[in-house]
Amino acid sequence: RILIIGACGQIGTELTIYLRNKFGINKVIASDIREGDEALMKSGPFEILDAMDYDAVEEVVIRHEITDVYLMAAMLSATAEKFPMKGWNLNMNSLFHVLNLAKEKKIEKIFWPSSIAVFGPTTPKKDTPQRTIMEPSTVYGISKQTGERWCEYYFNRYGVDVRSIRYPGLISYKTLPGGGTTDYAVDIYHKALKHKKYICFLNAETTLPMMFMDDAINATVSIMEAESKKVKIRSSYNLSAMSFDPEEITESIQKHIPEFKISYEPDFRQAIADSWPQSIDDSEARTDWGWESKISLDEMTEIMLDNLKKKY
Ligand code: VAH
Repeated sequence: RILIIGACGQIGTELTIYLRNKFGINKVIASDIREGDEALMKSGPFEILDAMDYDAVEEVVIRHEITDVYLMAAMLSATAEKFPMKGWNLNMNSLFHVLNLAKEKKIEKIFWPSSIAVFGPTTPKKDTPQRTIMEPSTVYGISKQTGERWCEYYFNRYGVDVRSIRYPGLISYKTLPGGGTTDYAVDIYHKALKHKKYICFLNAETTLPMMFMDDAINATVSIMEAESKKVKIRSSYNLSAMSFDPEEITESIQKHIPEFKISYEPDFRQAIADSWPQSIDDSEARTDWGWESKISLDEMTEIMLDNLKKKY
């Protein structure tokens, strides 16, 4: 059986729905620190679970005979800058608990999300390579870089089968924007429909690597289903789909809402975004386990507006 920790988050919500459709409702146990929306709560087994409480995680794993864990609980970049120690403790202790359960053979396989946030201001910004200078300047990025090192250590030292992806900014319509720096690209669709204007907290030239959620879910399940020997990188794989700046996503929206207007009031999140790459080289994921992105910016805009317009 599969346990999703952080099932109410942006990725967790979609992963739960996808895995339940694929493997059956009762094969996928959703869990989070608090209850999720009604649709999620009604869609199958749910546990209130604190990812930082080892005994609680162990109890759920044993009671539900869990084999695979997707650890999707984390504090994202912008929020972690406001609460550094809380962000560090959540992002790291939750990972150690799951890695140690696998080391004790209580679970068989782990998925753990990393992020392009592991790269910092000294990293080459265009076509950022899989292996390169990584001096992350955010709490979130430091926790993801450290987490990658521990995943690789537990694989090499204890044979723990942990797999990981460095997600770019993810865009989806099933959850509201969270504490991410890339979440302007989620909020902009809501505001375009509701107000036909958006005040962006990043400046017009801020190009960031981005991906529609369906591509991210496909990549997550693909790497988890790949034969172990094909997963040659056990820190975390670069992954990429597209890169755009606020001007480009605005033009994409204006093809549907011509009167939509954007204005710019950069805040503390500008420095976070400026420390990240503009585009990512994901050739090793393509070679090792057959990754390929499918959804373009204009296709994403169409899907986002179609699914959100009924709300406004
Ligand atoms: C964030 N959405 O903005 C996350 C992600 C690359 C960005 O890690 O913090």
